[in-house]
Amino acid sequence: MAKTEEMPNNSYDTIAELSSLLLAANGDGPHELLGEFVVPESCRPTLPFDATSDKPLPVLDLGATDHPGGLAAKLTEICEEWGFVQVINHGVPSHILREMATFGHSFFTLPTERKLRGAFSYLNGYGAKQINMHGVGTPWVEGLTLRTLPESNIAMFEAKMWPEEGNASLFQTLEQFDSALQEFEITLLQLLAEGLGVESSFFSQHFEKCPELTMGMHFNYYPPCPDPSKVLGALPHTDPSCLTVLYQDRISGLQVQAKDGSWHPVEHKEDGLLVFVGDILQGWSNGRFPAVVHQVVLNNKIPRLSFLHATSPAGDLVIQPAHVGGDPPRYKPFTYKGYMQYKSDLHLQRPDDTQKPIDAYAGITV
Ligand SMILES: O=C(O)CCC(=O)C(=O)O
Repeated sequence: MAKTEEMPNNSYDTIAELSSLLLAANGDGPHELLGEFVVPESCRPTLPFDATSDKPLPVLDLGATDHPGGLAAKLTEICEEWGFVQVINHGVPSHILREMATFGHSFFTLPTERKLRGAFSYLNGYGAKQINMHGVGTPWVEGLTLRTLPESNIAMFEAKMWPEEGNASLFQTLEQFDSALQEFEITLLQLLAEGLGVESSFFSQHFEKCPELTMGMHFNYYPPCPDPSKVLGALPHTDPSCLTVLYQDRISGLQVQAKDGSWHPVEHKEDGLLVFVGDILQGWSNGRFPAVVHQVVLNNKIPRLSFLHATSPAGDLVIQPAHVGGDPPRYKPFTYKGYMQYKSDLHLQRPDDTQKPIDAYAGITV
């Protein structure tokens, strides 16, 4: 097993153990919170899951033609400020998003023993993605990760979950989602390159027809939590990807951090896709697009489902940060593989980190 695939050294030996902790805390067992999930006061949410933001978060209508200065300039301006945008009229068919959500709800409400058939390694299949590795608190979430590149896990997942009958329609939905999202991400990367003032293929050329890419999807399922004021569904973090695109089903819960450190709830929009700049794009854009810090806040009534598609370049590609407009180099060249190794050695980002891991790894002090 590759180093990053190893089970991390923490208090849970198995995914089953974490699942049973969640179940015990969530209703099948005693109704008190288990200490493992409680985060220190300094990390507790300051706004509930259904709060409204006092600052309007950016929404971009990709279908509109009347953006002053053009679409690329608009997206670029938003990403420079937030590293985040909610996109509507994005072209990803609604029926694919509906089918993904229907599958997610039906999968996570299966009995634990049944879900565990789909647990095949720490980083892929059913499990807990962000197990507490630094003593801050275990996120209240179950996950399902299906990688599609460099090799796909979808067929393996299908064979493990439905060994006799298969699940052709699910297989088709997952594949359609993967290819629609790839296309969407390429469009965004082209617009962002244009907005930066480099060739429109500056980023995207490395994502087209390249079998060495790292690409995949992930479902998060946040069961209702008895005390959402002390527990988080995802601790504050940035994504290690180039871009992440997420759909939050039915209810909100996601919060993003502005440059001044304030937290802002992301409104749920039917069919809205949430785009996050990840660590790789922050370095690649020479810091022009900051990776957005985000967290997930829970509620005590309704389960919340989200699913995402994340894209990163081939592990060995040397990422040469774009120096445009006379900007001094702020990042040195790095590889995705090197960065991921560094990030996995860090065991995720601590919520109280003052420096983002990409800055610590590839940043140049100017
Ligand atoms: O569920 C969400 O809204 C965000 C999930 C997230 O941040 C992640 O999976 O990395």
